[in-house]
Amino acid sequence: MKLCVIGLGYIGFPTACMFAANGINVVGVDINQKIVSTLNNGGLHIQENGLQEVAQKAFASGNLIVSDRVEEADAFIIAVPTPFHEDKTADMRAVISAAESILPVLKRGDLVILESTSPPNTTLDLIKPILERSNLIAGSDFFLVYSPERVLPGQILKELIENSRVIGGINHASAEAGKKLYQTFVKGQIILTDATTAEMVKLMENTFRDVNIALANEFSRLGDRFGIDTYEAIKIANLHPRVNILKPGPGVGGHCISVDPWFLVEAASDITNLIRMARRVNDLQPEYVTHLIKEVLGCLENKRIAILGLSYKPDVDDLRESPSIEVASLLARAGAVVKAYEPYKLDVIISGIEIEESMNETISDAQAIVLLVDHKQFRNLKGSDLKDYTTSTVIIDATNSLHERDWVDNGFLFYRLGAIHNSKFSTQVICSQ
Ligand code: SAJ
Repeated sequence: MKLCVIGLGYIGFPTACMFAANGINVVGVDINQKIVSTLNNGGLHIQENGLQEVAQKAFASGNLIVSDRVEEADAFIIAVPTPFHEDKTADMRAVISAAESILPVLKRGDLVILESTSPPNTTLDLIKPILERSNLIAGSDFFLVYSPERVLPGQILKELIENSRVIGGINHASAEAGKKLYQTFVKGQIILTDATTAEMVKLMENTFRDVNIALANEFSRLGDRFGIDTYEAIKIANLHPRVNILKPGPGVGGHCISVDPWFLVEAASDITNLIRMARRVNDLQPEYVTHLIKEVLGCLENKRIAILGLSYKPDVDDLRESPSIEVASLLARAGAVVKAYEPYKLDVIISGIEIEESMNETISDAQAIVLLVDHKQFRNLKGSDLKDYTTSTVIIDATNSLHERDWVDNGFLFYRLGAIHNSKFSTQVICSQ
C-alpha cells in the first residue's frame, strides 16, 4: 500500500508520520520548497508535542519520503489549508489545486480522501467533478471520502490515535475503503457515514465551540458591568449537570474555530444568524479587552505596556488569527508603546510592536503588564517573582490564571477580564455591535 499525503502542515505531516510509523509506504508532498528541504535535512517546520520522535521513527523506518510532487499511489489524502477571503467566504484554491494534482496519476481502485475542513457538499460538488475529469467514475472506478481531522493542536498525535474518526464516503464502498486505511493506527471508534454529513459534523463541532465561547465572552462583559467574578459564576453554573460554559478570554483565534463557522454562514446566510452573531462577539473581544486596558490606565497614548503571550492559545507556537496579536496591535495603534514576549515564537515580527526575547526585558520599564495567553510558564506567575524586575504596578489578566491576592500583597493593582469589580469602568464600548 502506497499513500500520498498532500499538504504537510499541522495535520498532514503528523498524519503522514503516523501512517509511515505504522508500516505504510508514504510520500509526503508539499508545494513549499522550504518545508520539503527542512524535512529532508532532518529538521521540523512545526512544533508539536511528541512530533520529533514520531517523525524520526517514520523517516528511520524508510517508509516516509518528502517531495514537492504528487506520485502514483493507492491512496491520497488532501490536507491543505482552507482559509477565508477578506469577505469571509471560503478560499478553496489549495483544495482545488491539490485535487488537480492527483488527476494525472489517478487510476482504477485508488482511494482519495479530503481531510481539509470544507463547506457542505465540497466533496460531491467540487472534488468529485475535478477527479472525474480523469474519465474514471467516483464510487465505482475509484473511492472518494471526506474524513475530517478533529485533533487539538498541542495534542495532535495522541488525538490522531485516540479520537473517534468520522469517515464519510460518497457511497458505502468508499467509506469502507477509508475505514480500512485509517484502521492502520486509529484506536478510537471509526464511524461510517456519507460525505456531506461528515463535512457538517466537522463544521458543527467547531461552531458549537465558537458559539459557546461567544456566550462566555458575553458573560465576561456582563460580569464586568455587574461587578461580579464571571469565572466564579461560570464555575458554579457548571456544577449544574446539564451546563458546560467555556472560558472567556481575549477572543477566539486559530485557523479552525475562528474560520469554520463562516463556511456555514456562506453556505446558508439566511438561516445562520446565531452563528454569524457569535463570530462577531468573538471577533470583537480583542477590542473589548483593549478598552478595559484603556479604562484601567486612563488613556493609552504613550503608555508603556508589556504583553505576555501572542499565540492564539496556550502552549502552541501558532499565531494564526491570534486575538492577542490583535490586542497588541490595537494598543499600539492607540498610541501605546507596546513590548511583547511570546516564548514559543521569539522571532515573530509585528508592525508597531517591539518583540523581546525574555519576560524581564519585556516588563522592565512597563507601566502595565497584560497577560493574554496562559502558557504554562505564565500560568502561576506571582507578584513576588516579578516586582523586582518591573516598574509596573498594574497587572491585567485576560486569562483568569493569576492569583489576585498574591499580586495585591506585592503592591500591584490587579485587574481580571470578567471580574473588574470596579463600577467606575465603562463596559458600554462595543457590546451593541
Ligand atoms: N478559547 C476560549 N475559551 C475556551 C476555549 C478556547 O477563548 O474555553 C479560545 C482559545 O484560546 C483559542 C480558540 O478559542 O483562541 C480556539 O481554541 P481551541 O482549543 O478551542 O480549538 P483549536 O482551534 O485549537 O482546535 C479546534 C478543535 N475543535 C474542537 O475542540 C471542537 C480541534 O478538535 C479541531 O480539530 C480544530 O479546531 C480544527 O482543526 O478544526
